[in-house]
Amino acid sequence: MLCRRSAGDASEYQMIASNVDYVAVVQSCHYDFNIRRLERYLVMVRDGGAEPICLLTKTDLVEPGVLASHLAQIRAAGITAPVLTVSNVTREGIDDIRGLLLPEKTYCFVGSSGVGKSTLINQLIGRELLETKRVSGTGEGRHTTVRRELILLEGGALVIDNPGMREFGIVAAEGGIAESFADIVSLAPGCRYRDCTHANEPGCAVRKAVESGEIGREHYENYIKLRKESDFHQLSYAEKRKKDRDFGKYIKSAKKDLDID
Ligand SMILES: Nc1nc2c(ncn2[C@@H]2O[C@H](COP(=O)(O)OP(=O)(O)OP(=O)(O)O)[C@@H](O)[C@H]2O)c(=O)[nH]1
Ligand SMILES: [Mg+2]
Ligand SMILES: [Zn+2]
Repeated sequence: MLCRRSAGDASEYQMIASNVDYVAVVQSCHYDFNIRRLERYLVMVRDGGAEPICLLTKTDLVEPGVLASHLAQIRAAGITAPVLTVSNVTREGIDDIRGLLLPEKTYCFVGSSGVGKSTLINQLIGRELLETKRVSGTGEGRHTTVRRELILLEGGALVIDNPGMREFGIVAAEGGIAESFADIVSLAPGCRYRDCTHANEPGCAVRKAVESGEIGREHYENYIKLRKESDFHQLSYAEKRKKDRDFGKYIKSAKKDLDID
């Protein structure tokens, strides 16, 4: 009934993409690379109305054969977006990325925590403006960047650093709840209120069934708990949408200040 859902869902990426010209989807060659996830992100970026760019980082940490295999997978998947590889350590590939960034365009960097987004942007700026951090040996990130940053590069491109996406979020899927709690759901039409949450409304048929022992109390409490979690997710999603909208306005005003658009 609890489903693991990969975070950075479609809406999140589309919201980001709709506010910028290009979205650089960053994956590390080291542990992070995943062709299916990459494909998914590219579709989401296009759906959001931006142009995707693929960036593979940490090339210094893998054998040339590993990098070649990643690139072969990208080719085999028919990905048409530009693909660039970079090492922030040897600096190989930095100039290619710099050369790609057009003045007066916005580039949003997204990807898992710890893949090197902030380090790369620091390289593009030419100094340590953004905080970057050591990651654990597994390559798992620590969420160093905690809020978005908009940076104007010397060449005139606007670059946006993002906090790394959570890889997994536990969400109680509404559909899953309905399936596991079919007994509760089937009683709902007997409740006084059509939108009864079965928590504390008067005339609730579900709570009546719990009182009478027809439905187990523990089973009922599980249901209420999962409903809450799923409602909580909805709420935080609404808040996130608002934040994204505000950020869209921020980009627009920043462009206006710079006389872009
Ligand atoms: N070996 C190697 N390490 C790198 C490279 N790029 C970044 N790192 C290291 O990876 C760690 C994480 O880098 P960050 O730039 O903070 O990663 P991030 O993507 O901004 O992470 P969040 O802000 O958490 O989303 C740091 O310790 C960097 O020094 C690279 O190309 N090669
Ligand atoms: Mg960062
Ligand atoms: Zn009810």
